[in-house]
Amino acid sequence: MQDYMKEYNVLKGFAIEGEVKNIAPYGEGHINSTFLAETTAKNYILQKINTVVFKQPENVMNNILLVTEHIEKKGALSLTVIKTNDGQPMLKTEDGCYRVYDFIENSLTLQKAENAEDFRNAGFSFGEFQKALSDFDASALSETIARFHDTPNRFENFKKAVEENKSGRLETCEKETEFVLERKDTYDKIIKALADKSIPLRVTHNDTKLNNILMDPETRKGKAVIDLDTVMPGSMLYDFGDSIRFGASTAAEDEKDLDKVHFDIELFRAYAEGFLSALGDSITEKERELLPYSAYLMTIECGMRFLTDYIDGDVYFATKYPEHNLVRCRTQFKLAYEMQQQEKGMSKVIDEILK
Ligand code: ADP
Ligand code: GN1
Ligand code: MG
Repeated sequence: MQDYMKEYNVLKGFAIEGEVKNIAPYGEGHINSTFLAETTAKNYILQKINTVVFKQPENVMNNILLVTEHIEKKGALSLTVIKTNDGQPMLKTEDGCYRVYDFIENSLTLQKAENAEDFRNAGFSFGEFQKALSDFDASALSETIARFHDTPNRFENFKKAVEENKSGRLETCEKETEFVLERKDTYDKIIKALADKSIPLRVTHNDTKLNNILMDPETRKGKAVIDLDTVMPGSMLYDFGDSIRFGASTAAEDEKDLDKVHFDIELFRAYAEGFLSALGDSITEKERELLPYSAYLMTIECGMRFLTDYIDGDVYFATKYPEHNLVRCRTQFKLAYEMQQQEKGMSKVIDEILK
């Protein structure tokens, strides 16, 4: 505990039950600093919000209060925000901005689906989450990160990073840089479709990694969708594509041996079955047509973001060693390449599911 005196003192500012017994870092998120805090009464999650990423954390917390209330009204389990002693959803200290959630007990966070059924269940939960938000008033939400999945804008930021080469690392990632530049004409289909209204703007999660869902260890079904920091107006294709990016890979996001990294179309099928069955007939024809492309786009976008951060000197994503972002971008590019090759195969799978 002596190691976490700062966090211990922060917890005193929140209306928690019991005496704090233990605090330890928790989970595999890349953005916030997450701790499990055990008290004599129960467990909590304490998070220091990353304010480099979320420049207006008050807006993030306001969105989360609105979204969790909406989800709970629909009868689903959601995050419970524990207020500070003076009733605020967040505590600002000299050191940063903190929040506390009830720890959702008896749940698993998977870094990888053990089998197709797990991934089908994850698809179902993210689909249900999306459906639960279909009647949510989008105008009540703040945009917590501007242009989050605006891939052409991500590409512009990438080119700027290349030009500036702040870290001096450019010569160590020429092949990867080339991979992004070569595909420059493939980045605008979703943003254009939203702009010309050929696909609807919905309220979406925008960060649908498998580890942003808590699963029931017995039934293996999704118990709660978490990490609600990026719930904003967007396209359902972002949520579908981002899940496929992370979960339909045969290896971890930071696997160094690229021979182990492949896009698994049977995992794609399983996720699509779960996701689409939860959504029912609310998906439009054009969205359906773009599902395979969305997997490719979210994957190359994420790779581009890892590479941008590597070139910028690791200022955005948490990293465990100096080449971590480079290693991550390589897995994403390998997957994006294979997804491009298999776009027709993915369309066939979608047709089979929705026939
Ligand atoms: P990040 O934005 O950094 O990804 P998350 O909010 O996703 O942070 O939290 C990181 C991890 O902490 C999650 O993947 C999950 O394992 C765990 N976690 C977060 N909130 C809870 C909660 N309320 N109950 C149980 N586990 C949680
Ligand atoms: C981050 O917060 P976390 O670890 O669930 C990132 C996502 C990326 C993902 C890559 C707010 O997700 O956009 O796809 O890492 N979140 C933010 O693993 O940037
Ligand atoms: Mg997360």
